[in-house]
Amino acid sequence: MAKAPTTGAKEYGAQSITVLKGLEAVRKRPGMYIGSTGENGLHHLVYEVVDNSIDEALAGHCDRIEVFIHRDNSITVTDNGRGIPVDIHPTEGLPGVELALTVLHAGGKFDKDSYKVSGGLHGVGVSVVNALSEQLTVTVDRAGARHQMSFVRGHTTQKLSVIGMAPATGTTIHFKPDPQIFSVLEFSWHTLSERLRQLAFLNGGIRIIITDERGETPKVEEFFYEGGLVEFVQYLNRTKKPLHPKPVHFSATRDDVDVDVALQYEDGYNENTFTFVNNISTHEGGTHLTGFRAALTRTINDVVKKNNALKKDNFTLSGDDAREGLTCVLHVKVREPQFEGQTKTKLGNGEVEGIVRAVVSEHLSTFLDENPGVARAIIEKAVSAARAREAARKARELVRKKSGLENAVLPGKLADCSSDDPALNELYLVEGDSAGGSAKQGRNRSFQAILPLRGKILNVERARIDRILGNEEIRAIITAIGTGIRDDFKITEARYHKVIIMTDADVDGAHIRTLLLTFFFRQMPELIESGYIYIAQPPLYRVAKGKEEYYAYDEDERKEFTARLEEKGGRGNVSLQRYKGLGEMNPDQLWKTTMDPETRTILRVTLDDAVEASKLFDELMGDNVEPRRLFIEANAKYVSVLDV
Ligand code: 0RA
Repeated sequence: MAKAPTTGAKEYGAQSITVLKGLEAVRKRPGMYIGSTGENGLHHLVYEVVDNSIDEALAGHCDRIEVFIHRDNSITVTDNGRGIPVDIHPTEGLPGVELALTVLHAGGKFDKDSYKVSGGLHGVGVSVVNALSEQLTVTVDRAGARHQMSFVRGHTTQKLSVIGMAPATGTTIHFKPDPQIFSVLEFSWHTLSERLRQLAFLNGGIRIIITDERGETPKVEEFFYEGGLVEFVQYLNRTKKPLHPKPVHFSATRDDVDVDVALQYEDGYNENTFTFVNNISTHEGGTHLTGFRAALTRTINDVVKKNNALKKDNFTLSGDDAREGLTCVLHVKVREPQFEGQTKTKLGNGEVEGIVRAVVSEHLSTFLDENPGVARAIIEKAVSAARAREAARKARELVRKKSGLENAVLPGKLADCSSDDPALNELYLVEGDSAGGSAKQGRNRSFQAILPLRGKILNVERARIDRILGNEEIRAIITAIGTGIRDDFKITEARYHKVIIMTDADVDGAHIRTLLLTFFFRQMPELIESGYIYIAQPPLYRVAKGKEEYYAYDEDERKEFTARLEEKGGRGNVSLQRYKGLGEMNPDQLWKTTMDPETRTILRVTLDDAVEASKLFDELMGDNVEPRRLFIEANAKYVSVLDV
């Protein structure tokens, strides 16, 4: 549909007004486009630019992407693609590259055939990065020439011009995030390199190189995985004992949806399934995951039946049984993804469920028919999981019958609250009996319940369900919360909508918190997704002089309060008390600093936090001693900082 011809100048004028309006809107409400103006938003700028290069690679024109973190925390992303078009767009009257960098959602405008699958978390395009950058320069090598143009906060400062010759093609974008917009300006090597590694796994065959120039010597890492998802699964299982030598892999396109899956069983007891839609991690799962799980459970049950493997037992495999020890990566590409959920990381497209179910059923059953050795290993694993689960169920039933109660009895150690409105009620999981005692005395008993936990709870990362349920502390947590676990989990049965982890600010406390988060992540992930898990923030210091007192939650606050009290005249010295544990606070102090909803701060745990915790935990508990040493060292330093 060609527009009526207009003069270039007129068109340009109209165009530049929309441009200014668009980029102004981005600067006014950056959160709408990149989620936040904190650390996450800052890093999204890089993802947004890299995603454009990934699209170029997926279109088959680029196989190398380089990212540089410069000393001034500016970023360069460079690729060897075709280069963003530099000729004047027939209807918009501006060079393509200028449109890409100044018009919102310009991405597909001049390349209608391209199937944009990545395009960042919000798919907003590089113009958003331009609007939020103090300075941006784009360099395009194309048609034998090097072209360049520059911007300040989205406004063109240097029009597109040829600055030299170019033997090859490619696009380079250099940008410096705007300090007027972002509260954090420092890029994290860890965050960026992990995301780039992930992109390299998800898009096998693209070489992605990251260089950090901020240290004394540059730090460089190169990610290149010819095998894509297969190598991803091998990487995830690198510290595990796989039950069959090679990951199972298949990919297919049906009704315009690409499905790509790799999976491998290992001898542990957890499931590690990572799902992605259009290169974006879907932490909260969604229809693709549901379809995958249904297909896996059914296919494995079919194979079990065919082999008469559960002939003597009169039960079938549950989903949990079929997924014990499973490591899997599922990547689907969908034209118009709908993201839902608390963090917009749950795929909502209904049609995807059936597509994934059909593709996985078909390919997995064929694979298992053709590879009886692998089939046998998987069946054995699932059947033994089912038998352990059945034994655990019988043991639980026995306990219930003995106690003469149909429903599980609330644990004796639980000091419950009197309200019966779960939406208002809070459960504090407290480290140690002594802090538990203070919390019981200090709490508001109408809506706050206390469950003291003694010492370390079980290593849930390396235990099977029957052992997990055999642990007294864990049983107490499960019965107090009321939802059940795994396949039996019911969010509607939650007895509290806030479960607050309260541990000491020391290495042991950090360890117990990690343990608990790992437990919730593995056994009740929906509780985290629903936003029911929190971490209490007890103060580290009490600073006082005479009757005036302050509680400091970090080092800066301690200094600030100390200075404030010292400045004041009057008699007496400033006294400083450092809380080594919750037990050192009296009930009244614990209430007003940590438990009173009017004054306390509690941190809501995200699924990301829990994933980090379980990773850390796996490393801490694994056979490799190095991570354990590093954890203790890191935390020892933390403690010594507090000791100052
Ligand atoms: C649209 C069309 C063409 C290239 C690109 C977009 C492109 C964009 C980016 C962003 C970063 N790197 C990029 N590389 C390419 C080319 C169309 C053609 O040459 O026919």
